[in-house]
Amino acid sequence: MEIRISKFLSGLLRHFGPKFGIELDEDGWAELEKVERVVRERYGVGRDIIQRIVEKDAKGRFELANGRIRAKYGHSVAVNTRWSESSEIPPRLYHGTRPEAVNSILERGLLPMKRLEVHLSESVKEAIEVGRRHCKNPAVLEIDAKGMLRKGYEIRKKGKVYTADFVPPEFIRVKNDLNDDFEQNKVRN
Ligand code: HQG
Repeated sequence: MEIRISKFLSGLLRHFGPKFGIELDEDGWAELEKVERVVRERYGVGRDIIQRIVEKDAKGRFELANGRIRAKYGHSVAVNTRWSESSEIPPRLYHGTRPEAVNSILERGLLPMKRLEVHLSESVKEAIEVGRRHCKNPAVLEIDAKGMLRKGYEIRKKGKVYTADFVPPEFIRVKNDLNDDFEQNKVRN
C-alpha cells in the first residue's frame, strides 16, 4: 500500500499533478493539504502516512517543508532543477541502462530524454537497480564526474541521486567489471 502511494506521489509531483488539481510552484512545491486530499480520496489515508513515506524513503525522493511537499528529482514537468543538497560529488558516478542504448549514449551523450535531468548513481549496485527498471541485464556506464566538474558542468545531489543536465560522451565509459568499488570511490574522493 505504501509503495503504491509512494509511486502515485512520484507521479503527482513529477508528471501529472494538474490532472488532479495539484499545482506545482517554480521549485516543484505543492500544498501538502491539497496533496493529502487527493491521496485520501484515492487511498483513504492521510497526512501521517504521507509523512512516513517521505521520512523513510530509501532514495530521499520527497521533501516536506512549511506545509508543502515536493519531489526532489525525476520531473517531466518544468520546475527549477538548479539546486543541490551537497557540493560534495564523488569522482565517479554510474548509470544503468539498456545494453541497446549504449552505442547511442557513447555517441550522443546521456540525455535527459522525457525528464528534465539525467540521473546518476553513487554505486554500481544502485545503477544496476535503476537499469533493471528497463531490462533484465542492464549495462553500467561509469561517469567521470570529477572531469565534468573540472570542465564546468554542474552535478547536483538530490536525495540519494545525482543529476546533470547532460553528460557529454567524453566523460562516459562502459564499466565492464561490475564489482562494486563504492568503498574505493569514497576513499579516493
Ligand atoms: C536512456 C528512478 C539512448 C537512459 C531511477 C535511460 C532514477 C539514452 C532512459 C530515475 C540516451 C531514460 C531516472 C541516448 C539517455 N540514447 N538512450 N543518448 N540518453 N538514454 O527512466 O536514469 O525510483 O528517464 O540511459 O532510479 O533510468 O523513480 O531515466 O535508460 O534515479 O525515484 O534513456 O528514476 O527513480 O529513462 O531513471 P529514465 P533513468 P525513482
